[in-house]
Amino acid sequence: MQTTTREPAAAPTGRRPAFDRPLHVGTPNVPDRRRLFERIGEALDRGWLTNDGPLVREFEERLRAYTGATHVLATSNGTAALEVLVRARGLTGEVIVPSFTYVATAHALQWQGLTPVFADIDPETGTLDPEHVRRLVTPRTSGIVGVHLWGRPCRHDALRGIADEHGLALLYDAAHALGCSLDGRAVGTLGDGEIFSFHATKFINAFEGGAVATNDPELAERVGRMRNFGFGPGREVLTHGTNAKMNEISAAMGLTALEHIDEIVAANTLRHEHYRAGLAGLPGVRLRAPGPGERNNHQYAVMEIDERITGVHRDRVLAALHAENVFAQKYFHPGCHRMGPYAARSEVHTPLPLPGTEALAERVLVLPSGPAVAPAEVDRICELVAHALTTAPAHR
Ligand code: T4K
Repeated sequence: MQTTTREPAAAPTGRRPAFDRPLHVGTPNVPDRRRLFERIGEALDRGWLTNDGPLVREFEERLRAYTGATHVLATSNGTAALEVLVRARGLTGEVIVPSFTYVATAHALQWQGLTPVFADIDPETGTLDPEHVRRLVTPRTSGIVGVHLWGRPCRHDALRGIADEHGLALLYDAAHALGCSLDGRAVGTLGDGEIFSFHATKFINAFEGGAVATNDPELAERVGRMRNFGFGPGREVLTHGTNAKMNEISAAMGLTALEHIDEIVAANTLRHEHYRAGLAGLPGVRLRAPGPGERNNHQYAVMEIDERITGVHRDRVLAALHAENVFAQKYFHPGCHRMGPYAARSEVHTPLPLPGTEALAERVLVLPSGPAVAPAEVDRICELVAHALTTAPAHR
């Protein structure tokens, strides 16, 4: 479902597209190639390329300092981080999770033999609706995995209340939310454990990479073992485990990007402002923004198109942008509950209707942003959106 057209398309009339290069969501940030190559060179010279190397340790240390979490354990990717975390936390049976997320969140649970049970989101925030979560708790439920979608922290206090009341684990998928916070409380320190992604498309990337953050020393110890075949400190095998280790080349990239995080966030924020101004006058269109007390990294610029007002469906705008070399994404259409393996067993995964998810999945478009897209290009994309809304045929 989450596919991309990579080839430049011809504009509808046969004229040249508005951009002569493709503009993507998630173009990788590589802020300092010289330093990156230096670090890679040092790793090659050391002859130590993976298995808890010095660059991985330094990356973990810097992430600890940046997030304020007492333990950060780097992994091979964000999906593996979540798989190891749910296993280390001892989840069993059913786990409540939003449907409106990248499919990795649901798959990581299912892949560990758990049953993802999809809860609705509050369409205003895009994050779990606590009241809906409460209705899904059964004697088989062992945990809640919230997603800090597009960097917006979940309604943590309400979710914590439900988790404590029912004795459930509270974990977060923070793949989008490095550097985000809620009322001064940093993402990475809210749940029992949280995971980050450093995939190439994330604003801080390690080619592929992830991490588990937690303030719980015992959980950290179990995660540390399980990501490395269950080995304890003396090389004895203490538990089942897998290989979810980060390698040194990934850590070199992650470290180098992390050194520039403030300037990348500033660049993201500037583009967010340009989108906000450029889309401001369009009826039925809005740029989603952080709520009160939230800090956002603005790696995703999320536009919402309300067809009831514009008369034009989001997919028409998407097609018009593609024709101009602007590869916006329908993240996260259609919601995991409508994807093959989960839809096939909807009675298990989707016990209640998900109207908030269904509505938002039809309305949002994530637009290219970040340092790879110039602010003037953002302005031009806004003009293209405005043009599409006045010229595109109504509906899909
Ligand atoms: N939880 C959540 C909430 C997540 O969003 C994700 C990942 C995860 C968990 C899992 O974390 P990881 O295991 O991946 O660390 C992309 C990313 O592959 C995925 O990591 C990310 N979320 C998701 C939101 O975006 P796709 O299926 O859209 O990937 P793809 O290949 O279609 O690329 C998307 C865009 O990025 C395109 O416009 C092209 C551009 N791109 C991509 C790559 C790989 C580049 O410009 N350069 C590149 O190297 O999932």
